[in-house]
Amino acid sequence: MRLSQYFLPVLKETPADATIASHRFMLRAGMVKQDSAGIYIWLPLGYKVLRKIEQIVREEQNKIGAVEMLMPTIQSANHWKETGRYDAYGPEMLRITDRGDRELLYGPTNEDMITDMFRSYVRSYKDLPQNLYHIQWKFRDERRPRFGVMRGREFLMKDAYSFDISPEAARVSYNKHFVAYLNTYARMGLKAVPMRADTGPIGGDLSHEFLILAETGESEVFCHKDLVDMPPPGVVDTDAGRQAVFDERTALYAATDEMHDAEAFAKLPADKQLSARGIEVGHIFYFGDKYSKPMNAVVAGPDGKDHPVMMGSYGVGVSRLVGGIIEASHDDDGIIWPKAVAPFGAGIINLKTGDEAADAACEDLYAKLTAAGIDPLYDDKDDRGGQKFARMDLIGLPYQIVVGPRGLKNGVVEVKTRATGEKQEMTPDAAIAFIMAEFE
Ligand code: 5CA
Repeated sequence: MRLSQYFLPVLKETPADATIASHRFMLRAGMVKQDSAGIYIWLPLGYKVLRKIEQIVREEQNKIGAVEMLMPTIQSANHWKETGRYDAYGPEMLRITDRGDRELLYGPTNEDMITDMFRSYVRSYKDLPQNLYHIQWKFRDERRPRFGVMRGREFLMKDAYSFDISPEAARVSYNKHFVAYLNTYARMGLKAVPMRADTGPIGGDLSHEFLILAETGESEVFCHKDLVDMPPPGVVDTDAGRQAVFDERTALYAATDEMHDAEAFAKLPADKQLSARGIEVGHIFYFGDKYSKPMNAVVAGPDGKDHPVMMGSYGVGVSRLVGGIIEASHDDDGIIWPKAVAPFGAGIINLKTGDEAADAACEDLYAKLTAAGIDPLYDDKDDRGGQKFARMDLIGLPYQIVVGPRGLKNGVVEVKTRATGEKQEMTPDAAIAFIMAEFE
């Protein structure tokens, strides 16, 4: 992409209401624009990152055999009345009436709808397990939308739903997601810690929140220090293997404040007690027959009798992750994107547009990096160098190639690694090879 042809409305001033780094940088880097409280327009740069995060989530869901579908954002109140959640959900639910006075709502989650869908088709344990997910916008009329996309009212969620014949089988599904989540966040460069959590309005008696530690996190958390740096499990393809991962991670103390047991925590060695703040980037639930029983979603078991299907649900805060990743990875100058989610792989800065040698070298770099799949952003605008450097640091692409007439006289360009600030001079071809190797 050529910057002269892109839409990147960067702001010089820090917006007054943006109190945390991710919110500030997302506004300043032209990633999002607030349209009304907690509702954002995803500008091209922000949208690109959102899509990359979504794709990682999708790939890791597919790896555990979950199947993608798409449910609507607008739901009938009838499903929610059947489960009793229509009244229970309260003012967070956006309620709508259509022209025929029928009650609708903008979905805050989809347990009720998918349980209704499930019971229309599935009758036998032989068709289980099922594990379905979608990535869809949600609406929750939060009392205090804040921190930009971190606590929005409209937000993008991956929500998966599992259907099993027994509680034991449902635990197998739960563990699949548990493992998938560890791998999902690690691919985004995040250290997410699973913690025992309160089930809230989704319900059930077993749930884990996945939190990344950050001073600006909204949740107070307590955990064993060793959990933070545990490497992701990678591919685990047996039920026993996944149970072992679950057991390993849950053997050490980790809880959100609602589930905190001060006495148990105090028994940890003093140097292992970590009390910190965290950002909840995912939440998984096992709730058995909480929805299937009132909705009579039953399947015939091997015994020939009907059993309510045993369910769990599994959420990832896709749009929240855009902010969460920035909280975890930035400096004073701007964002530092992990390679896997960076909106562009590298930036090319032309220090003197109109200079024949500089233009030609940039065009050549641009063509070759594009062909190599690096997806470069070429700053071909006629701005001052200082402005170009500041803008490129702000938007945080992993690598920058700075091209100027002076360097070109010696046959070199400068490659800057955003994360470390390290600058190296090399030939344009060496720059391409260096960046390609970094992306392998
Ligand atoms: N149905 C279940 C799981 S599929 C569910 O809705 N779980 S949840 O309420 O915990 O939401 C899942 C994830 O969505 C949360 O972990 C969080 O990362 C994200 N999320 C929740 N509320 C918001 C919000 N207001 N703004 C941005 N992300 C949110």
